[in-house]
Amino acid sequence: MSVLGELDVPFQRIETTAEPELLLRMYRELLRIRVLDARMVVLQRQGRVGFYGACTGQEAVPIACGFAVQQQDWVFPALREQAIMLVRGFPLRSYIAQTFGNSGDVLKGRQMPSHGSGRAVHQVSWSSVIGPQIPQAVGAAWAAKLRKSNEVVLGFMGDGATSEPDFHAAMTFAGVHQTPSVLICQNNGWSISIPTARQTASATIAVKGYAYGVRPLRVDGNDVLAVYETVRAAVERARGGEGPTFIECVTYRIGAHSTSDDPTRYRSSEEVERWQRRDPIERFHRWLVAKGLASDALRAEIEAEHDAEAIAAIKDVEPLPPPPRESLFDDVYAELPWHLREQKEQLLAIPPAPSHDAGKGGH
Ligand SMILES: Cc1ncc(C[n+]2csc(CCOP(=O)(O)OP(=O)(O)O)c2C)c(N)n1
Repeated sequence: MSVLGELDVPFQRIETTAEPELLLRMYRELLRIRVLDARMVVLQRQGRVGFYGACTGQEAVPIACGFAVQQQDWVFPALREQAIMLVRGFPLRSYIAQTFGNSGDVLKGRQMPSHGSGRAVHQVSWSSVIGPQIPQAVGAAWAAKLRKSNEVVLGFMGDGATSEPDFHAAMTFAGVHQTPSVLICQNNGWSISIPTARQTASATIAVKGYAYGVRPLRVDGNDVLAVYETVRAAVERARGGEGPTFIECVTYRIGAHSTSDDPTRYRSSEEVERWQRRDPIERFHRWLVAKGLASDALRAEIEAEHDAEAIAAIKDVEPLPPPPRESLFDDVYAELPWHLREQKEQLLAIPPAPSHDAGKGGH
């Protein structure tokens, strides 16, 4: 048998133990993020927000993960995990305000649009740079271990990020220190225009875990229940002191990389259609219908509810003014140094620019 044959990581075969109530909560959240992403992309196309990154086609991973963690656990996201915040109770209005970057934004408009985070839901800020969150997640997990806390840290990445030095550093560290980490790769087939086959010569992404002594698992990332059960078990294993897990979720990005991307330039519509037939929401919907837990009518009702909520939230949030200018000086120093105190006074002596009175977050 070849080395790869011995080390291959087959898909997890999972039976779920989730109760109907939880299944329906997952279903609602899946439908919510799809409806919301579609609305937010429209806002960007209309020039009302600067940028948005949807997770269309990949919803099963963030939604399952949101349900697989406990309140004390931390999430270090990559590009497509903002929906976890909503599952963990982050208010929809704050989520939308982050994309406008206005005064409704808990981040005070300082992050790129669609780069949300929230202390209340234990989701840290993410960087557009690919990879740094992976060692940060492992470092946070190591800190939790040293403090003997019962927190587990989830660290996310795309397939492209596994070609970054930060991935190597993080996996080495997780393996050596047996950190309470669950590292999750959303292998969606593409890193913008670079297909996974040109990203790595490894037969799978998961198999890389063996080299670092991090238990590898591979799961159908378009099966919300498989992801939920796999991640939940890995989280509880990490919490029990049994070490880190590296999970490859095989999925596909149905939409564009972001609103700055045109995927028709580099991939075929046949490929997209092939994956549309494996759409995670359609699959879960059919499964729930077969179990008698959902119907087309219920789905339409939930979608309409979510859409109405999204429209109402956008209507409330869009007119909010920008964050106050002086907030620029907040949150960095416990006590403002003299030179920043001077700068703040100088800034406040200047009348606000007209756009500050316009009552609109500008991008
Ligand atoms: C270090 C670095 N290199 C390149 C980029 C440009 N870039 C932004 S997203 C991206 C692709 C990331 O692909 P992947 O990690 O697979 O995540 P996905 O977008 O597919 O979810 C690239 C190359 C960047 N932001 N940072």
